[in-house]
Amino acid sequence: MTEEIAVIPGDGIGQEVVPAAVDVLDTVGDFAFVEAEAGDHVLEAEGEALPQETYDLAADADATLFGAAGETAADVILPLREAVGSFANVRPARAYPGVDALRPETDLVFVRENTEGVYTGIESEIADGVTTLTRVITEDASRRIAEYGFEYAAENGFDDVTVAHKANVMRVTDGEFLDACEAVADEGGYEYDEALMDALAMHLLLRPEEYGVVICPNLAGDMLSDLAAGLVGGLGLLPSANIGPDNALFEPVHGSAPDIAGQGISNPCATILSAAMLLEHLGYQEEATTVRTAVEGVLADGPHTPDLGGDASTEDVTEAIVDRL
Ligand code: GGG
Repeated sequence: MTEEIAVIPGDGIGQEVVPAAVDVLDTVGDFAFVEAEAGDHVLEAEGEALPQETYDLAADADATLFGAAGETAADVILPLREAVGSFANVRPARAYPGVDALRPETDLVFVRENTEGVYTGIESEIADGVTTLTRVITEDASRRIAEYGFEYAAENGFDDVTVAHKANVMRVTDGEFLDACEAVADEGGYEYDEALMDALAMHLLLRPEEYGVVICPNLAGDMLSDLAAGLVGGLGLLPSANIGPDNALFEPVHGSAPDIAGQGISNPCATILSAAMLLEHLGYQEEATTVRTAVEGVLADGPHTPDLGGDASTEDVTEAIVDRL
């Protein structure tokens, strides 16, 4: 069967890195790519950032490869995650030989709750100069992310699992999150540590080697994974998977990077590593390993884009990766 992959480049450098990852997927597999648009430029041209046909395409495809969202992120990536039924956002942050990393011993995976927390969009201005945001944490969603995180750690050989929270301040909501994680761990016989997310940020910076899988509420996962990107050489290296029960969407952790968009110098590695996660999700384990090995080879030997200290273009790096496949 030829799987259908929805391809949504989105804004800014998404338009450069997604075609690079499609080249890679096209080299190792036989997929039907169907492209659709979303983002700031679509809002400007059509009056809505996420056309219904793009949403439907992601919902119906076997998997989706997404690039980046700009100012319309809340109107694009959040509904797209919903379209694929995603409840878990998996963000590996690894240091690679050949890349100048602040903490070369880093090998972390953030398992971020992907449906609630402060990303519910329940925001209002209740009076002039007074705004509110409702943080939603449910037992069901917390249990689901805990189950996914503990199982992910067990299946992928991680001994250390940490649950990030701020329950000393957000007593009710993060209290619920912690209780759910504890219940799931008790039922499954999993071991884990709890960590206040602010202190955890410092500990990850100082001693990342003491951590493995970090299970987090939504915003904490978004922020801590960017911090981890800083440990390994930058956002150009972090892929992600938005996992649902029957569908999934894959995207680099970086955003649209308007400062470098259009110059052809964006690092395609995060998106190509996201494509490797897509391959794995569709059951192409061997092809996923081949792609990761090719990326690791290019990171070790070059060429490198400017974010990694090189002067290569997106195209140079993509070609070097494809040559190795
Ligand atoms: N921090 C890098 C970045 O801008 N990522 C895109 C982004 O903000 N996505 C929203 C999300 O992951 O929830």
